Amino acid sequence: MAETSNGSNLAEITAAAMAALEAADGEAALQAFERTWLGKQGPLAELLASIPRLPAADRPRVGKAANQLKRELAEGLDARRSAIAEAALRQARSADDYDASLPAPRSPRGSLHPITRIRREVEDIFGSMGYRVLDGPEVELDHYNFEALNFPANHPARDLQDTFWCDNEGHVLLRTHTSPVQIRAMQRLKPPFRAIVPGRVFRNEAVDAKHEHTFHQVEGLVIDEGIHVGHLIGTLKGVLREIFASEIDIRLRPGYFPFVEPGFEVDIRLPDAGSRGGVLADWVEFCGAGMVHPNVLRAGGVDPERYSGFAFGMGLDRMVMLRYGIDDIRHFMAGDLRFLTQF
Ligand code: FA5
Repeated sequence: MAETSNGSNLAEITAAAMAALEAADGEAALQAFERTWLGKQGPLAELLASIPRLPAADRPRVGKAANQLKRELAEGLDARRSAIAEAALRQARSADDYDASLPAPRSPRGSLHPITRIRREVEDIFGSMGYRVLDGPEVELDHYNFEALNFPANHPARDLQDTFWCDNEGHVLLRTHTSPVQIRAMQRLKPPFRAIVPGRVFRNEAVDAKHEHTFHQVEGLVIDEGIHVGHLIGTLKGVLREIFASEIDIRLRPGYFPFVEPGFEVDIRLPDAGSRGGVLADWVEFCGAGMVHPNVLRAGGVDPERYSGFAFGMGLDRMVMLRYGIDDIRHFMAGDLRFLTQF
């Protein structure tokens, strides 16, 4: 478009744009209007771009008028769009088959995250067995996460490699497991008691199909007189039967956790593991467990001469993977709706 100093060009643009807006009768026409008159390449955009080349005396006047027109066209577009929508609604309402009593279209709804779903199921299962559900802080003290759990001062789990520390002095950390709540529970509750602690835990470790830096555990703690390993195994088998609705193979291997003696790694295998691929095809490490160490009972203020107890820490993410046949833990936190809407 030719450069102008007298604004006649502006008058032509105004007239043409107003006529186009008036003629626009639907969404497609409105979008075409927006592209032509408010886009980067239309006549008005060209006029605005030409302002620096105008005589200095004309620049403020033409610039002001062109910008004012641009604002008016944008407002006009909004108004036209509303008017068209309103007219369509009015027409629909006046049609013979309009029924105001029909339910409104459903608004889209989210769904529970699979981990939340299974956590609630696990809480119900243990709840029906007389367990109370406890909570504990995610930002924890070294004392509860390690020290009171009988970790020797130089244990590698205290190393920076595994733990996200929150201070430079080594007192405050993101809990690496739910076991610190064992101590908090013993300090608060009088034995006998049974409790589970579902919660988020954090480890400074490499992520792969089976390992996340942020994952979920369910701690279990039972303190009473005469508790032995048989109670632990019976409890785990019963709970697994409920969760997977079938008898599950479990395998106990000796495992070292400073807060239990003896300690076990518990592996499980699905009945149809052989026909599955990836990490679910074989035994999967499922939880750590054992009999509560006397030092830990003492740290929680419980008399080890009178009471004994068992404890376990299940990987909730692993449980959900096995239950739904998910072969990569990274799906849980990827925020991909294609994954999340399947549950
Ligand atoms: C523990 O964390 C112990 N506190 C468990 C325990 C509790 C033992 C009570 C004895 C008595 P471990 O580091 O093995 O143990 O982790 C327990 C479970 O968490 C594992 O079996 C696994 O299922 C899960 N898990 C561990 N690391 C990860 C990870 N990076 N990503 C996902 N799940 C994990």
